[in-house]
Amino acid sequence: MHPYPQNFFLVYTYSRSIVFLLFALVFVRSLTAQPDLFASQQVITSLATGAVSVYATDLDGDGDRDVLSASNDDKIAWYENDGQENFIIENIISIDLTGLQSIFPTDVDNDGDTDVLFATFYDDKIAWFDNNGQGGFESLYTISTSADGVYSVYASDINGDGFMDVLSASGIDDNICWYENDGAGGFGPQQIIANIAGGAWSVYSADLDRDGDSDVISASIGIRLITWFENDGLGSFS
Ligand SMILES: [Ca+2]
Ligand SMILES: [Ca+2]
Ligand SMILES: [Ca+2]
Ligand SMILES: [Ca+2]
Repeated sequence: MHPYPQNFFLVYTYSRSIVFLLFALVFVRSLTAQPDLFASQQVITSLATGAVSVYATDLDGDGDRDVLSASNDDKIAWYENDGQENFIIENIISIDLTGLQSIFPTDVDNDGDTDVLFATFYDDKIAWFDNNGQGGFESLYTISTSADGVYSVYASDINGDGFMDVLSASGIDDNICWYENDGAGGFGPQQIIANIAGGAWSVYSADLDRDGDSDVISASIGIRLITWFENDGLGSFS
């Protein structure tokens, strides 16, 4: 005679199946679960009214990345990283840039610190603020006022001489242009890369054809066109 009743084996079998199913469920959930990477929102500032642009870059030269913003209240400001990603101190670079459209951080004068490039729409100004190395920006230098209605600025070494040149997209004259940096933050005249009908809105640069030089990419808002222009290595484009 069997030592266990038949019911015992039935209960045992069912229990094993249920435990197996539970394990399978937990395993599948662990495979499909999304990691909670952005668990909480960390507010950097609420002082940038109508913020239009933001970058992370080390502006005070202490090795951590600070946050740089441009906003519709005509302000460029930066928020100092205390080393623990707290951004309590607002450092105002300027508060009277009417029609501020675009900023870009780069070392314009090749002295090792990050300067701030900007464009204002109404007065057609492309200019930069010089970093004193500690995140102070007292001096402003104009690069050009030739582009009509500047929406976007960017920096890249267009002619391959090691110095960051400046690019602009301007929506009234529909031009994509570049300006040659002499290496100390002085700039040559406007050089038109292309005139693209339909509201030149945005400009960017990258080596798209992998031949070692910086090509130029643009976006036009009016005709919904994204275009790239091949650099011959010296700043002439096709
Ligand atoms: Ca810093
Ligand atoms: Ca600099
Ligand atoms: Ca250059
Ligand atoms: Ca290229």
